[in-house]
Amino acid sequence: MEVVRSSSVALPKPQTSVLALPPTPPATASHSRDVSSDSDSDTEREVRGSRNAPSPVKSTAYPLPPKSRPDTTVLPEDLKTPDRHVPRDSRLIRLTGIHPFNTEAPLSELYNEGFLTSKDLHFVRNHGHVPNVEDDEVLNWEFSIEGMVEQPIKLTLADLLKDFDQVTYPITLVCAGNRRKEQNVVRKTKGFSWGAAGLSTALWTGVVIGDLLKRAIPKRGARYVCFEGADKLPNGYYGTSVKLNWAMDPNRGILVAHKMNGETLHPDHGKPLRVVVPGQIGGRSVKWLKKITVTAAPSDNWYHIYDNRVLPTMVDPEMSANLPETWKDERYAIYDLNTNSATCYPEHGEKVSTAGAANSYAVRGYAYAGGGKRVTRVEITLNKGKTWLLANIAYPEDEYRQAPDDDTLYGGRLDVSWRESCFCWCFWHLDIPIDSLAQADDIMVRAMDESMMVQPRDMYWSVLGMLNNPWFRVVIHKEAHELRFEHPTQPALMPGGWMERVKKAGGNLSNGFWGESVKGEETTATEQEPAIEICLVNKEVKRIITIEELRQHGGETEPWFVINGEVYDGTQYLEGHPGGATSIFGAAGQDASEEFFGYSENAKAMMPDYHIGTLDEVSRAILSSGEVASTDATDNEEARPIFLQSKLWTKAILSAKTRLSSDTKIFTFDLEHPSQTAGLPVGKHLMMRLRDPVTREAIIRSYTPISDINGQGKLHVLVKIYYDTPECKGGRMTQALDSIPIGHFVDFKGPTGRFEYLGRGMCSIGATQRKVKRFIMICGGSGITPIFQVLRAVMKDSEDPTRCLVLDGNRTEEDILLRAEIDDLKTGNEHKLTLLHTLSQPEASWTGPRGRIDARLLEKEVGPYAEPGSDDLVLICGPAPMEKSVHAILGKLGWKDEDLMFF
Ligand SMILES: Nc1nc2c(c(=O)[nH]1)N[C@H]1C(S)=C(S)[C@@H](COP(=O)(O)O)O[C@H]1N2
Ligand SMILES: [Mo]
Repeated sequence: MEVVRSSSVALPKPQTSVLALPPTPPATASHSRDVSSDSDSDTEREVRGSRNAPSPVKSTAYPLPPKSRPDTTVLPEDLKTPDRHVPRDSRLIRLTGIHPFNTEAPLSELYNEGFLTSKDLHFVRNHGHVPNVEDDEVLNWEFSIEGMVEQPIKLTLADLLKDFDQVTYPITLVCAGNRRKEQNVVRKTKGFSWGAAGLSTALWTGVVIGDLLKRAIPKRGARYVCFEGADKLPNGYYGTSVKLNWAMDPNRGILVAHKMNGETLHPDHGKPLRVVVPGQIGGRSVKWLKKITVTAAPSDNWYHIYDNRVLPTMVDPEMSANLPETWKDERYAIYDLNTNSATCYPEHGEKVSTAGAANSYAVRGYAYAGGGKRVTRVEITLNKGKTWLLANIAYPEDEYRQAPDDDTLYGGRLDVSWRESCFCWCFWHLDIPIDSLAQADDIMVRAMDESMMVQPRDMYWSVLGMLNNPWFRVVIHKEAHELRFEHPTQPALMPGGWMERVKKAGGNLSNGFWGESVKGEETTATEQEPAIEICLVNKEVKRIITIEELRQHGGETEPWFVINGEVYDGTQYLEGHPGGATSIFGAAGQDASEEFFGYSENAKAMMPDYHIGTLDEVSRAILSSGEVASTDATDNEEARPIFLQSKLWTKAILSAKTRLSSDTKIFTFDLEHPSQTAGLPVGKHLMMRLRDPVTREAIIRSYTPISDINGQGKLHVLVKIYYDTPECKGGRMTQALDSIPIGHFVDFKGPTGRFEYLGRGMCSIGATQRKVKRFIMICGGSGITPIFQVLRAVMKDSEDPTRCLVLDGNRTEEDILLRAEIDDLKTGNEHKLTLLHTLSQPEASWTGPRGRIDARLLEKEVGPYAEPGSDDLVLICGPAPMEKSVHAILGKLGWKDEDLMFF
């Protein structure tokens, strides 16, 4: 490939800071002022007088931030979230529903603001809620420096201001997910869809972190610096680490910052204190900084391990869930940004007349490199890379290098004149004749950095979809007398972009040719889902329902659920479909749209009967964001003595998986605190909810833990995992559960179930109580788990006279679950407990009963129904076919349905 000089485009002259500013927006605000005055006013904003005047050797004519809007009102959609204290700009595009707040500005608005981004349009990446810090608490904000240091320090923000040298640096922050939507269109990653505006530049004021660490004196052997924020998330506080060496290096410019563009940090950007790491991905710049820990090893924070990594490309979402060692491999952790660029103008959807007065168009955009490296080249191709044109580059960051050595801004020394490194984005532009554009199919851009690394043509897809940086391609559509431009994607779920269009038309986006048909290649048109014509709503229903009302109906009485924003009352549904009760309870008070499309058409046809209203718009948004419906772990939440809640999902962290056999494991969950009890009465169940690792659909199932109901701090759930086999798809829930990494959360809700064992023979079934003299417990496989709870309660109470007959059916001896535990219960209780294991595929040495739990066995061991007053109750739990056949056999033996309890 050769660089050709287009006749009308001269090779740009060597860059100087002022020569190559983009000809049209961004209008870079800059100022001229007396260097000694250090006004914090954010109203200084003048447009540069003459861009082309040669810059003096020393000059304070560097860019200043655009005026930000006063923070006045909180947007209505935020009022119902934990961020109800955060005022925001409505122009920001929300990428993950209403909450948490992950947003980028429209790409052209970001570009139009110029070199510096106002706090209003600065991208935001919040993993959870924003800590609320009042203005009068800012100076008292405490943070610590601890770990492998001679002199651990606790200090306040006031101390930081008083005792340390302050600096102000221009720094571009970029989220590692910038441009991820493109990856998601190729193949869904585990991350949400950033467009190309997941980056912003600001003037950050604070203390060089090396100054702080020097005060604490790192010990020999210390190699990493860990940061932790104040935002408590489902998997702990947000935290990560960088190398101690980098932190100590003034070239790296890592700051502990308390001002952004001269103002106290906005709550979304870390008020009152954060780390800012120039040249590295935004994820390392911890906000709401509380703790700096010097260590010998990288951070073990969950977010350091499971976020901000580029795993090898062959690791797919399904595999990734079972590779703890791969995740921990520091080689895959991202620190420095990779070189990237994007086109901002022409905008997506922009039209340019081919018959107008203009004979050229200024194509323009941004570029950045990582690790302090400079972008040294930006190239444009109009023929898919056969030939390239050199674009002009403007580096407004260089203008700060001209400032006098002692220049201060916002109370901090600018201190950039000596610095070789580049911490900021730059702008590129190239005037291209309209005729050339009219003959081209697309415009592609690539940047190169000072180490001559150039952006690749092809995407490197990885499971988290990070550091996406292939050539940025804008397609040119020829319409009557005009050209229409099409970007690769639009952010979030917004439709549009050539990638989606090409994919829908059956193009293979990874064919090395942007999905366009290559000779000899077959295209596979993606099938459109057939439209389901069944009407789900009752048109007469006009009631508007709020999320509060919905949440009142999150329990087992009158459970309401939502499908596509419409509210249904599940009460009658429960009666009609006892088998579906769990899914209805699980969905109570929730959005069930995801589960719904698995329903039968019959079930769908019944929906208008249960339709009671429509959710209002704000409630819809909150619900679909999925955050508010579950408890949001906040630090001021009181420690609850009982874990399970009947109407809300509560998170517990998976802390261990213990293998019992080839397909059975005990999953141990840590409750919210060590003295918390689960809150599950004997005989009841709980619901577990998790997301399918691949499709992200919610999966809900009912389980009975095996842990003692009075046990504290932990929950043990025995699960038989139904693995996929070549012949047969396995269990979605059990495989998804198995693939959750240690440290991840699972949602729980409960208790559920009509049956409860109150002790000493007393049971309650729904609203009625009944006395039992003998339990006949019939189970198979993991159906033993609810039975086990009741059996243990009977056997552990020496005053409980109830007798139990247990018939446990399995395939082989190895399949018998909880065998030792049950044998233990038998000791000393021989008079109360009769235990029979029957095996359908026993070894020759097996001396117990053989075969399934069939008519022969049940006749022999259970026998015909004795008269009323014998006070027998049959508890049955096992796979559905087994439950059905036991039901039929016992029916023939005269047993009445009211004496049979199916779990
Ligand atoms: N405490 C805390 N710090 C955090 C995060 C977070 O969720 N919590 N997100 C990180 C990520 S992934 C990015 S990209 C940047 C974004 O910074 P900004 O929101 O100020 O733009 O903050 C980082 N620091
Ligand atoms: Mo990020």
